[in-house]
Amino acid sequence: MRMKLFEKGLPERAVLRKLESELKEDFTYDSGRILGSMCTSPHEFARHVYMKSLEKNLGDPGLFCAATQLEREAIGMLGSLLSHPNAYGHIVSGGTEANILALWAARNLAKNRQREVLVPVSAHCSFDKAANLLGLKLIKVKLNDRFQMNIKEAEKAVTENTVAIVGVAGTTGLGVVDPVNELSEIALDHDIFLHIDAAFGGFVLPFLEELGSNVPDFDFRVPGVCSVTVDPHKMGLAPIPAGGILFRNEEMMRSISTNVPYLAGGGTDHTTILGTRSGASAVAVWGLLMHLGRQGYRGVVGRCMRLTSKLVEGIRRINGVNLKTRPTLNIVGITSNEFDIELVAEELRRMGWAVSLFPSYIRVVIMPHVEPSHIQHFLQDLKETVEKLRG
Ligand code: 0PR
Repeated sequence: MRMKLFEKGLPERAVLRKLESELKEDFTYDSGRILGSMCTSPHEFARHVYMKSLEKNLGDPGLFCAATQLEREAIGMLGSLLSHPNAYGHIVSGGTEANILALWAARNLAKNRQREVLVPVSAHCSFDKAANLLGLKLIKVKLNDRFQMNIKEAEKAVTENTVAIVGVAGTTGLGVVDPVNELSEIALDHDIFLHIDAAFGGFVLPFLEELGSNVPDFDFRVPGVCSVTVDPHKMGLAPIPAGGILFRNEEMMRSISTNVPYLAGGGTDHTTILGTRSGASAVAVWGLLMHLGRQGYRGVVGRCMRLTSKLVEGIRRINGVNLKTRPTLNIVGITSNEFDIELVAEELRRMGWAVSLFPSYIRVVIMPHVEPSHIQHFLQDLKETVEKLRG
């Protein structure tokens, strides 16, 4: 419905009543029906901190020196999580902005070679947006049989125009981690910028490692890695918008700098896309990292992984569907040799499940809002769907 702006406003109570009824149609995380999202209900404490900082604008850091310092500290904490406490970077609007910033830096640093970027076929669509904006050509490299970027193919695809290689630590579809050590060797051999998109995996893999799992190297431990995306508004439980971009050194970040001399708080350099940007986001990330600590996040990740195992066991018991691959993270791909998986997804959606549909599989993401009872219920409906389709 098209709305016009009234001459005289409505009382707050009337607006709130209307709002409540208008928003009722949305899915909620609490319902347990959202099984295909990488976001979740923000942590209570982060909401509280966020509300305290609504007026902070990191676009004018001179006015908000303290909030800017907290952003720096949040980046330091994220850096320490990813083996580089001295990383430079920002809390940005999300993984898309973070990935654009990384390729922007890579392009500017490469000077003469300004064209090609190698990404795995499994890379998030934000790289398509980045390439479009930055005038870069994406070279999409095939995957191996474990759905990782195929290293031989990547090596073959390098040319004198390659400005960056992108590896993903926790792919959007299946949560797969690319072979970052091998990508690093290629990048170092050819002096190419290596960006790792750990938007999802960055808040999972370090804690899985602390819980005793064998986790592949993916972060600044790997010498060729120049920048990493890690998103607090995914598995970090922070309120939207909160992405993270970390650079190995200041020069990399400075390569995308724009001077803004006239600001009320004094001249500054922006190294983000946005000008006016949310200080509340950065402060909420700072507060939540301080509050949960490694122990808190280990608990969150441990619980999600236990539930993921439950889902995996359940899928294995249902005749007619199977796993696309054995999950590394709390992301499960469900496929079928018997049915068109699109029909299965359609039926599940009709039953009220918000699952994602990729070309050959259904994606379920076991986020912190998912409870054991939701998984049980989902498995029952999946079984019923398969039986119904079998006729
Ligand atoms: N990198 C990876 C690996 C991603 O999976 C995503 C988003 C991004 C970058 C971009 O992050 P932003 O969306 O923060 O810019 N992946 C999710 C997806 O495509 C985004 C999402 C989240 C979609 C919640 C739907 C949803 O309900 O699945």
